[in-house]
Parts: sequence; structure tokens; C-alpha cells
Amino acid sequence: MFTTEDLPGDLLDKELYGKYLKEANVKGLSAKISVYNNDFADRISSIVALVASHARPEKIVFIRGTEKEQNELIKMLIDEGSLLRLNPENYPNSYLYRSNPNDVARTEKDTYICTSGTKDDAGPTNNWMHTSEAYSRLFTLLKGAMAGKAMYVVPYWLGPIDSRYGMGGIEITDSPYVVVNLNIITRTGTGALERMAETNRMTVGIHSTMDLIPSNRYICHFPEENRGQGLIISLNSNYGGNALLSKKCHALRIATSMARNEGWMAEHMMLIGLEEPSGRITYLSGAFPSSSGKTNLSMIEPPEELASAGWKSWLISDDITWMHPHNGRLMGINPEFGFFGVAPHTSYRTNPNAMDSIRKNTIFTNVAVDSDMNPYWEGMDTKPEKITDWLGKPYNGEGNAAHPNSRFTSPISQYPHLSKEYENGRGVPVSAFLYGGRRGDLIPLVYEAYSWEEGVLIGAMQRVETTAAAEGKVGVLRNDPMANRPFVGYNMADYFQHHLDMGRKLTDPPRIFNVNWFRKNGEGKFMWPGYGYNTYVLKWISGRVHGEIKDAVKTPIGFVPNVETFDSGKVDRKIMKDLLHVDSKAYLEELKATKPFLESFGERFPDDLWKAYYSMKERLEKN
Ligand code: GTP
Ligand code: SPV
Ligand code: MN
Repeated sequence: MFTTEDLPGDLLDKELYGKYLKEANVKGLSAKISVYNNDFADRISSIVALVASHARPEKIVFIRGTEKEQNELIKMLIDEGSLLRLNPENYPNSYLYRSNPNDVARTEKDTYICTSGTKDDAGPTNNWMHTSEAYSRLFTLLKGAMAGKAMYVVPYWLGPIDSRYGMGGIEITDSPYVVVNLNIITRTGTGALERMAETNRMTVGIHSTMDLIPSNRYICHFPEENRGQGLIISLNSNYGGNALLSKKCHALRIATSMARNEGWMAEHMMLIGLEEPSGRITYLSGAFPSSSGKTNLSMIEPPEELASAGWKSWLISDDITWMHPHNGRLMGINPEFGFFGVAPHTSYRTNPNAMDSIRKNTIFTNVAVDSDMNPYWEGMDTKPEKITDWLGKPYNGEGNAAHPNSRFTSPISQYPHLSKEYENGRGVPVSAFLYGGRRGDLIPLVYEAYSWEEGVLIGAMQRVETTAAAEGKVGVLRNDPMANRPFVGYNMADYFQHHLDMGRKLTDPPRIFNVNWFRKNGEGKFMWPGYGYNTYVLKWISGRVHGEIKDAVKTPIGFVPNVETFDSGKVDRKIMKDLLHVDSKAYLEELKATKPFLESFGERFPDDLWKAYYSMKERLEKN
């Protein structure tokens, strides 16, 4: 529980609490709230007043989710110099924000799962802190943290507004930059509050930018607290997933924990509908780690020869997919309302659909600009003469002009090929899971797992190169199961078991594939053109899903395309042979290299996955 009674006595100032309670009344925002649920109105007031009594803001501002309000916040940020207006002709209503250089990516070392039990609740892949320890550290830090500032209360809804699979939350923050971003990436405001009142469920996030002191940076998750509806407290960061609490913190870390208890799945996955010339649409989801191709695949533009034949792709989600079992299938929805996408290497050549969707109403964070205030980043189609780098300094050609984890925040409604099912609250039936990541060696362009169990093992064994999306070394191999290692809010061994259980509940579970756009040749060059060309791989996957491609080759790791019949566009057979090659000896090494990671879960690691592991090993040894 997260109530006034649960906090250590010395952490609650009753007088201040009473004062703020008067300011924290939501009943005036919408008559529906108290009609639906009078207790809810009281609950939200009490939580807001409680946070205020610690953080002691100058005032409390409830976000209603109107355009006027967004414009006023943007104007305020411009006036104080935090947002810079970009070229209004080329990028209308779009802005540049420069974050503190010490705060440019998620910081996993500061990210905790907090429970009232033991470290085992969080498992070996998460940091853990006892709830009471975390409460006393965080509420001490929070004391007076918002003095002289406005405290915004942002109600948001995750999922189509009428969906019974949707879920609400509030983020209480002193950062207007966070508010304007949340207004783009989630459905904010009174409508969200009403749905929360109706569903009587609300995740609570508390965020304060404070002084951005890295040693006091905490992103703490309490899945058990707040009536089991989850509490998040984030201090001393104002960047991305550390601060936009609806995203990785709520829609993944808290949601994975709820999903396990309630029998559904919250995944770090993109989701698209692939339309074939016949008009048939197949829904495919893909889990690739941060900065490893989700947004790009979700926005895929089929190459001309396939597009003219009638191949199309419709976007549902670019980052997170929630999936619920229904009539034996998994039905996917996108909890989000906008993109928070990687800017570098987004170009008309690689991702024209992204370029078209970010031309207006977009906030760019940590990109460079040219002398006309057009945004610029590495990999853009043309390089301007004069560039100001992401730090605001003249760019002299050394290093990166834009930060490698610079991002765009943009409304999903602006995406040119948004699926007509995007707002469908029942979701779409997911036919395939694609696992993948950056892997210069070993993993073939695509192969299909023999069974759900083997697919779960393949997901669990993902070992891929790290990227700039999280602080730390880039390009180092690490285990990142289901691309969800940083985002599962409980013991990942139980997450694997949950996957096994879910598959068994479904009569028609998604088929599981492993893809790798990033295999390199002897010269260190990518062998596969990637981006739009990945449609050829999706085409094969769809053929497998529908039982139309029957000549796949059985290998020790799964079904690989037949090189003779695989449609690879302009990529010739010789390269395809290398791209589809399965090196049994190297795979045995991979099994060996991953074993300590799987063993780190001890007894909790599912037996059925060990069985799958040893049967794959046996097949590789025989080969
Ligand atoms: P997050 O938003 O951090 O979760 O990342 P993401 O998974 O959405 O990755 P995104 O699609 O933004 O891609 C990240 C980087 O990978 C960008 O620099 C892309 O240009 C690059 N990339 C994406 N798809 C491909 C591909 O098919 N081939 C190659 N070579 N690079 C790709
Ligand atoms: C990721 O790191 O996977 C992102 C960026 O999508 S952030 O929102 O910062 O988590
Ligand atoms: Mn992305």
C-alpha cells in the first residue's frame, strides 16, 4: 500500500498534507469521476497531497490534456530557454531540447525493483532494494525537492481509450519537459482520469528532476505498492525512459509484473500488420533491444518491386506491445500514443515514413541543428555546411554532431501508414514473434524455432551487442532475453516460466523466429541491406505462418529458408548462402557461452528450458 499510514511517521507532515489536500481535489475536473467512483477521487487527492507534502511545490497543476495547455507549456519552456524553436517552415511547431550532458540515456545501474521480500523477487538481472529502505532514502531526498516549482499531475491512459486491456496511471512531476512529452506519447488528461475512475486502477509515478546529481539518481519500481497497482519513484534524471514514467517504467516494468499475475504479456515489442497482394494481413511482433531496430521495422517501407506488387505494412506499435489471450490467440495492443524514437541514421533512404511523420509537432532531444535551425544527425540524407552540435557548440567534424541516443517525440497519428486497427480495443491476433538484435556473427538472417518451448529458449538465449540507448559500453555482447532484460519487473526466471505457461494456454500461439539484420562479412560490413529489404524476410515468415512455404531446411537450431527458393530480391545466392549458414561448431560455443547466464537463475530456471537446451545441444553435436 502507498498511503499516509504506510510511511514512516517522521516522513509525514500532517499540517502540510492537509493544506495540499485542498488544492488536490479532482472532482471539479470532470463530474464523471465522482459519479463513476467517489473513492477514486478521494484516493487520487490523497496521493497527490501526500507527494506534495514531501516535495512542497509552490502549486499543483492538473493536466487536462488540451491543446491550449500544451501550447502554453511549450511557450513557457521557450521563454525560459529550455526549448528552441526549429525552422517553422520545414518543421512547424517543432522544438529542440538539450538535456544535461550527464543525463542522456537510461541508467540501468540506478534502476531498482523494490519489494518487501528478498533480492530473489527481482532476480539476478535487476537491482533490488527493500521497500522500506527505498522509501526512507527516496522520501528523504524528495523533501522540499519541488520548492518554488509547479507540481504537475499528469493522468494518462495506456491503450485504446475504450479498451478493457488498457490501463491508467498518473505521473506527478516537476518537469514541464516531461509533461509536454507525455502529452505526445500517451493519451493524457480528463479522459484518462475518467477511465481510471471507471476501472478503479491507477499506477502512480513520482518524478523530480532535482539537481540531476548522478550519485543521487534513482529509478525505483514498487510493483507491490499502491494496492498492487504499482508505484514508481524517479529522482535526478530528466531523460527518456528514466523520466517519462509511462513508458519503460509503467508499460513494461510494472506491467510485466501485473501481466504475470493476471495471465497476459507486456513485451518490449513492435507490432505491424503485413499486407500481401491478396489483401491478407498477418500481424507480426518483434522484440529487439533498445536501439536495435524496432521502430525501423515497425515503419518498414517495402522496396519498390514488392510495393508495386501490393505488399504493404501497417504500424500498430514501435516499442511496446501488450498481449492478452482470447479464443486461443494472443491479441496485441499498443499502450502508447506517440514515438520516442532514435534520431541518428533515420533518413529518407533508411526510413522515409519516419521522416514524414516527424516533420511537425515534434520535440527533438539532443540532436544537432544547421544554421537555419533544421535538425541534423548522423546518417541524414545531406550534411549541412554549418552545424551546431547537440551541446550547442559549433561542430568541427570530430565525434558525433548529434548524441547517438538523440531522439524524436512525435504523435503516432502523424504516421502515414497507421493500421486501422490501432484504436481497436480488442487488439489484433499476433501470428509471429521475432527475436533479434545486433549480432555481427553467428545468427542467420532468419530461422524458425521448432516449437514454442524452443522459441522461448531462443528468446532466453539472445546475446547481443549493447547500444547507446543505455549508459555504459557500446558494442559489448550481453545476454538480453526477449530484449526485455532491463524491463522485467520481477525475477526473469519466472518470466521465462510465464512465457512457457502462456504458450500452453493458447491453441494458436505465435510462431517464434530469430532474425538478424546485422551479420557482417570479413570486412566488417553488413551483409544484408536491411531496412525496407527486411520485407523479404517478413514475406518468408508469413509464408511459414500460413503453411505455404514447405521447403524450409531443417537444421540443428530450427527451420532455415531454402537458399534456392528464398526470395531475396537483388541479394545474390552467394551472399544468401553466407547469411543463412548455420555453423554448428560456433553454435555449440554459443550454448556454452550462454550457460552461465542461464545458470545464474539457479533452481528457478525452468526445467523445460534446460530440456530444450540439451536437445538443441545434442542436435548440434550430431551435425
Ligand atoms: P529503442 O527505441 O531504443 O528501443 O530502439 P529501436 O529498437 O526502436 O531501434 P531503431 O529502429 O530506432 O534502430 C536503431 C538503430 O539501428 C538506428 O540507427 C537504425 O538506423 C539502425 N537499424 C534499424 N534497422 C536496421 C536494419 O535493418 N539494418 C541496419 N544495418 N541498421 C538498422
Ligand atoms: C529504450 O531505451 O529502449 C528506449 C528509450 O526506447 S527510453 O525511453 O529512454 O527507454
Ligand atoms: Mn524505438
